[in-house]
Amino acid sequence: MAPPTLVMNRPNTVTAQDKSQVINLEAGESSQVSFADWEKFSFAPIRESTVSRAMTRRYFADMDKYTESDVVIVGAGSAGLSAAYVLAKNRPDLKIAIIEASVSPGGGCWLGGQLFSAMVLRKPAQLFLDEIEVAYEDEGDYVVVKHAALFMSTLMSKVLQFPNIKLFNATAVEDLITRRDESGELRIAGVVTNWTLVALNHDTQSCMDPNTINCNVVLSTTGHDGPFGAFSAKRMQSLRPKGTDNSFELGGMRGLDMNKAEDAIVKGTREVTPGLVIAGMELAEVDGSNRMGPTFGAMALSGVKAAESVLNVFDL
Ligand code: 48N
Repeated sequence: MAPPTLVMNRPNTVTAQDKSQVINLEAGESSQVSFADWEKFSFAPIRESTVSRAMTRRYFADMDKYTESDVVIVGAGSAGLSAAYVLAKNRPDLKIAIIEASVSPGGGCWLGGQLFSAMVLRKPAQLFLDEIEVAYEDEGDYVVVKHAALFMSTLMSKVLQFPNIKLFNATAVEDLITRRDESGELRIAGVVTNWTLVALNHDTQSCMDPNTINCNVVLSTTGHDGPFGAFSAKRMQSLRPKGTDNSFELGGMRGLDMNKAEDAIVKGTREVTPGLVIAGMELAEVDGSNRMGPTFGAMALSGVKAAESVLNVFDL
């Protein structure tokens, strides 16, 4: 059997002798790479330290660049990434850092619900799907994306391609940077971060001090309560405890009511304290609104509204 040929060519210019052996990748330039003889195949040479330098130089250059950011988004779930997309697209001048505790960003948005894969979004959230070019079936008052991972992977791919966005995953926000303005009002001025594994093991190690990122606005979209969830909401409660003037108390997420929950989350998305916007399911913990279960339109549109709230803080 003739050796396979990898043809990186435009579809209509397949030139292999036997089409059944062509792996046709739609490359920009028509080029033919032929692995005529796998026995002679080999990659270009490299030294291991070259790979390490290629990774670490870029990472530390990014840390240096984004340690002063305009916006920090905490949590790369559907609300945070939707907000990141809208912000980066409308404001290419802003430096946006996304801090995600998990190695794998995407939050709870890889499945439609209880391990089922189709994802439901109620109208008008399909407008956001149109914007990021995700196909769906139109069912009248709602639409269905054939797999939640199609939505999340498409959104993430678009967000990560913006030059003014940097995702720091496997990194946890473990505190907020605070300031007091002239009137003594608390203002959020950045985040305190650590490798997630360190943040999970502060009790098993001697103190491992964190890192910091200064910024103008923090958008917290860390989801509903959990080991890391509702982070900024819970931190604000401890910074402005019950009984003090201007205390920050949590309403606690209520039971499931799709119709009430989705409207409340989108309409309630806002700057909850100077310098801190909260969106997505984290907001349910602040306002005591209902949960919506396996519908995701509110996450996308809460992200859109959060982007507007962030820009309002910039007064732009
Ligand atoms: O997907 P989530 O959890 O949060 P949202 O608000 O983007 O979307 C919520 C949505 O998936 C639902 O819960 C659906 C609609 N169900 C509703 C219901 O009724 O049950 O993403 C939050 C992200 C996660 O990836 C976390 O790992 C991350 O935030 N995270 C953090 N990242 C950095 N530092 C932290 N302290 C932190 N805490 C959470």
